[in-house]
Amino acid sequence: MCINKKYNILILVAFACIAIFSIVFLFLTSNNLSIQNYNTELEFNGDNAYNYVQDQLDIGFRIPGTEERKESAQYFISKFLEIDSNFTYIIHNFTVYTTECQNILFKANEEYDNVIILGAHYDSRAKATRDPISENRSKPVPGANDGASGAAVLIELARVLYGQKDNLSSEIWFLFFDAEDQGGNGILGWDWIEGSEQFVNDLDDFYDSATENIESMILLDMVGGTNLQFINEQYSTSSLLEELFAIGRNLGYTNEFPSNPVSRSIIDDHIGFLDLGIPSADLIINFWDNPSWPYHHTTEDDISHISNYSLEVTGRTIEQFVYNNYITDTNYNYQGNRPWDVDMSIPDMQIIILLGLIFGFAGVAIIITLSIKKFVKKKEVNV
Ligand code: 1BN
Ligand code: ZN
Repeated sequence: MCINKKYNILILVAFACIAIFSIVFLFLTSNNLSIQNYNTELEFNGDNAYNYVQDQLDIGFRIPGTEERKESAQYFISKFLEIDSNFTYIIHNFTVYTTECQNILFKANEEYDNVIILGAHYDSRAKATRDPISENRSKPVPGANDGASGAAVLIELARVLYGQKDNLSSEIWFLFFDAEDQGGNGILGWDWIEGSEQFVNDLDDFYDSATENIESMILLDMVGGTNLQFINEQYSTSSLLEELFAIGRNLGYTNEFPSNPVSRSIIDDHIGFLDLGIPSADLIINFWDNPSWPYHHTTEDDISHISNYSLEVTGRTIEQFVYNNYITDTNYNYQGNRPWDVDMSIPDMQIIILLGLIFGFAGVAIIITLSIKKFVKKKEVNV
């Protein structure tokens, strides 16, 4: 082969390598979803949700195995029956060791075979293991944010979305988990997320997987704290969480859905659903290092650190999400990510990154080698 032809082929190979590197780079960095929300008046009311938080606190500590935990389950049932006395609900009984626990599932729009799950845990933690005062660490957590806030938003969402159910093309589950929050010595020997794991194990008892499809699961955990700032929760399906952030920001909630959110991986009630391949996202505050809300697992997780505005921001973002994706108005120009494919596993991602880097380096190396060769040759000719 003549030198010129060889040279051209190498240049082509170099550019191909750089192109592959660029595609991988763009693929990894392209997460700016622009959304035009469905234009409608949102009805979710933060004051109502705040009252539902207070109602749960008035019941007492909702620790698994206590009368108060049972009473709070009855409270949810009474609130849903206020919305419609025929609201479908199923109590999922299970035990952790010998303690009797209950997840509560409410279903709206059951005639549809595509399902969206809105979930929250409602148990409160038995011990305030992160309290700054050591005597308090054996006391229970009031769980105003960690437990009651998510459950309160679900009740208000049920009221609002039930009113719109004839305009929505999806079945909606409102799912209250027991026994989420007792890991790390909350109750000795218990793990985190016991309730949702047992629900997922029994999932086939609640729907017909041959004819019905669970399209997504959105978890609300600690969504009512003052100074709300959601994190980029790393187990969550990125296209789903990204869409929720885009919707929230579009509604003007740019402090709550920051453009550069803190990234953390949280073991929470969405994990079991992700393990089944159901796209799932956890809306949760920044509660760990340098937290925007510093009362997590302390006795100060009480009503004084709850904001009706934070509850409203969360509720309205979910309300808007449901309209964007399921409104039957055909004039709306949908711009979301549905269907939200679950993310690739971490090893898959690592292989892609590695291949991208290899191709990138190979391309640059080829170009540098050719340039040096050309330069040397030119010099030789000149000599
Ligand atoms: C979330 C809210 N979690 C508990 N309350 C999950 C969690 C698991 C938090 C491990 C910290 C550590
Ligand atoms: Zn907790």
